[in-house]
Amino acid sequence: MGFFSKLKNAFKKTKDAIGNKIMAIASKGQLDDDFFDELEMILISADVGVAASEKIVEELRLQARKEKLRTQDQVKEALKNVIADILRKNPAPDTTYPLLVMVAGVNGVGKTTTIGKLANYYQEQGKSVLLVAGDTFRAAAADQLSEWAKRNNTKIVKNNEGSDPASVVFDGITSAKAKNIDVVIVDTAGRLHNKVRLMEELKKISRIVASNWPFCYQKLLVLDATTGQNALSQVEYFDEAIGVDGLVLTKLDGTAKGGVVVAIAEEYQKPVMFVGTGEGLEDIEAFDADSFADAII
Ligand SMILES: Nc1nc2c(ncn2[C@@H]2O[C@H](COP(=O)(O)OP(=O)(O)O)[C@@H](O)[C@H]2O)c(=O)[nH]1
Ligand SMILES: [Mg+2]
Repeated sequence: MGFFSKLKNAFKKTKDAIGNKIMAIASKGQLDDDFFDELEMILISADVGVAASEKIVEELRLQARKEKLRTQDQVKEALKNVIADILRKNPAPDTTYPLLVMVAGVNGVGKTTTIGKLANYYQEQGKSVLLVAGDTFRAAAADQLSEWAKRNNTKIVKNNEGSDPASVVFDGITSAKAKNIDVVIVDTAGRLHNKVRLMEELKKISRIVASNWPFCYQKLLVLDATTGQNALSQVEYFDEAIGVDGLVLTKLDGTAKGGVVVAIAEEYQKPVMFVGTGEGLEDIEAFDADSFADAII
């Protein structure tokens, strides 16, 4: 399946919730107040968020007046562009190699799976990859990462359950430097006994990286798109603790809540860098505003 059809397929439910509904009301003809009210309601109920929905409606209203939008196709194109503009607001940071990616997020959002996919993604670009099992809270976590390492044929640095994750990360960095690895990807725990401890642990890992890795360092926060608006509060929380460079939205396949990507772009100065579209090795896409807008409208 090609890139666009794959994306379209994954976002089918979101498109049903946004694009198809909007086209149905646009087909009635008049772009009057009723149309714009209904448009706003559709957007809000599809997790686009109040702020972004209002902005989209206002912008479309302006364009409808100025450019005399009439046909369904004109409305569709205008809407895609308005949404893509919001999604473009927060550009992704520059990526240089060697690169260390720390992957954070609450339990079950898809961190370890995302790492497995990212290993494949970078290897396909000819990069050497090393995985670091920084989730030492559960033994199963390192085993799960080992499975992904096996599937990708990549090296992994891990330690015993309950060991200090910062020391595993230190070992990983030492090994990566010795072997001239291009991309180091660090898994982290999503659940400790309490949130404060989890944040302390992430801060400690981050300090170890900052003082031992003089190269490109990106902190990615993984969010589960199926949790809709609930994903938003996590951005603030993690950003305050460790400083988030970019977001990964997972489980966009099979959810109607893909509109949350627009809400996040509007409300936070954080770029969405990747989207997860399934459980398989290849089910990840580098985020692109136009393709995304095209897939949901
Ligand atoms: N459908 C779908 N499932 C996903 C995606 N990413 C992760 N998952 C599933 O979510 C569950 C939790 O993933 P895991 O990587 O263990 O989460 P972690 O606790 O954050 O490390 C697993 O069953 C994954 O297969 C995705 O993009 N789409
Ligand atoms: Mg995990």
